[in-house]
Parts: sequence; C-alpha cells; structure tokens
Amino acid sequence: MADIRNIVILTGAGVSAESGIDTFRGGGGLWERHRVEDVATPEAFARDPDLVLRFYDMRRAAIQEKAPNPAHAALARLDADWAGELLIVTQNVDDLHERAGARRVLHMHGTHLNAWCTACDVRSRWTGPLIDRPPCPACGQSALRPDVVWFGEMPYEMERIYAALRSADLFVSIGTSGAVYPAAGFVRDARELGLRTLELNLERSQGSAWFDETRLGPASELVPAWVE
Ligand code: BJW
Repeated sequence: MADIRNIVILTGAGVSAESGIDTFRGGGGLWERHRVEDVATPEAFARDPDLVLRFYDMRRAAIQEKAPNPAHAALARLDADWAGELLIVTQNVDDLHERAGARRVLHMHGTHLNAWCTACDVRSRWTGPLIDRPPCPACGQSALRPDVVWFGEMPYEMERIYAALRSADLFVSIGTSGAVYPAAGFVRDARELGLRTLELNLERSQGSAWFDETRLGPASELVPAWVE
C-alpha cells in the first residue's frame, strides 16, 4: 500500500456475520424469514407498522448482545494508524465498527440505535423497543420509526461518500453482495475515477467482475491479513 494515501472502505452484512448477525441474502439470510418488501419499505410500514416495528425491535435487541469480531478490530486499527484520508462507509445498521474503536465511520443505511420522529423530524438515540409507540423525546408525539434507510428512500450522506471517492486512491469492498444500489455501483464509480479496487468476500458477489482483485474467505481472516 506504499503508493496509497486515501482509502474508502465499503462494508456490508458479511463483516458482521461472524459476530452472529444474520446477513440479508443467501443461506440463512434474513429475508428468508421475512420478505424484504414486508419489512423494509415505507409502504410496508404504512400497511403494517406493528410487523415492521416488531421486526426491528427484535433485531435491535439482538445486535446489542453481539460483539465486534477480528474484521471490525482490524479496520479500527487501520483507522487509528492511517495518516491519510480514510472513510468506512457501512451499509450495516449495527454499531460494531464503532464498538471496535473505529471513528471514521459513515452509516449510509442508518443505525438501529436511533429513532426518527416522523412528526418533528428529530433523530434521538434510542436503544429500547418502539412497538409500544413511545413518545418522541423532542416533541412528545408517538411517531417514532427506526432510523434506517428502506427501499425507495435516499441513503444518507451520498455527497460525502462521492467526495471521498473522488479524492481516494483505493476502494475496498468487504462482505457485501452487490445487490443493493447505490452502494453496489460504487465499484464502477471508483473505476471510472481511476481508483484501485479490491474486494474481500466469502464468495464471489454480483459485483466481483468489476474489481481489480477479489480475495475469497471469511472477513475475520481476510481483513486482518489485508490490514497488517
Ligand atoms: C461474508 C461472510 C463472512 C457472508 N466474511 N463475507 C434497479 C436497478 C438499480 C437500482 C434499483 C432498481 N430497482 C430499485 C432500485 C433501488 C434500490 C435497489 O437497489 N434495489 C435492488 C433490490 C435492485 N435501492 C434503493 O431503493 C436505495 N435507495 C435509492 O436507490 O435511492 C435513490 C438514489 C438514487 C441515486 C443515488 C442515490 C440514491 C435504498 C436501499 C436501502 C437498503 N436498505 C436495506 C435495509 C436497511 C435496514 C435494515 O437493516 O433492515 O439495507 S436492504 C439490505 O441490503 C440492507 C443492507 O445494507 C443492504 C445490502 O446488503 P448486504 O450488506 O450486501 O448484505 P447481503 O446479505 O446481501 O450480502 C452479504 C455478503 O456477505 C454476501 O456477499 C456474502 O457472501 C458475504 N459474507 N459471510 C465475508 N464471514
């Protein structure tokens, strides 16, 4: 990495899989037990808010019992040691990057640890259940939803992500299937911008053909090996 100064790292569910958090697709993936369109769209929330809130309450509680794995730890070491620009863009709504010690983390699909009030638009730290319709700490109305990005909604901080890509030399994708846009398109954006591209994944993804290099294996092994 001698010629690399600035890095953008995209992470997906695969980086947290070995912490015991289910991925979304493939064997044992979340959507096999809950159809994505039943839980992860604004239309689903309007149609059956109890189902959606129960689903997210269950996942929020489960995530809080999990711990970072060696992949999160290695990225946190890289973040601490890297003198150039570095941005970990995670699609994950868990906080395992932060709990491992990483600081330069952007949650493009939101976070389980916030609730978003649809009445007053304020986001508050929220680690408990939402199914009982608790009042918003800011306005007192009972209109809280999980602060996550559903299909059809705009992912967060896209301008900041594209700005980081424009000034980076290396794009690394870790544990994501390349099935969901706009994140799935970052590798093509990176190539057009002239970045080097590296994929670390358990198996080939929908985007593998676009990377300069793909290394296959579990994130808990591949990420520390790449960072050291
Ligand atoms: C391991 C491992 C181990 C396992 N070690 N690896 C047609 C074409 C293009 C786009 C669209 C289209 N039709 C609709 C769209 C847009 C739509 C979309 O992409 N749909 C697709 C289904 C086609 N996207 C949107 O609506 C997005 N918004 C949007 O586009 O706004 C407009 C816009 C336009 C232009 C610019 C910007 C915006 C919003 C998408 C929101 C996604 N939300 C979710 C739910 C979040 C809340 C929650 O957690 O419930 O985000 S869906 C779900 O998928 C979640 C994830 O972040 C996301 C990605 O999943 P991820 O992380 O890749 O997980 P998996 O399970 O798919 O893959 C795991 C990988 O890990 C696998 O590859 C394994 O091999 C690997 N692995 N174990 C290493 N141990």
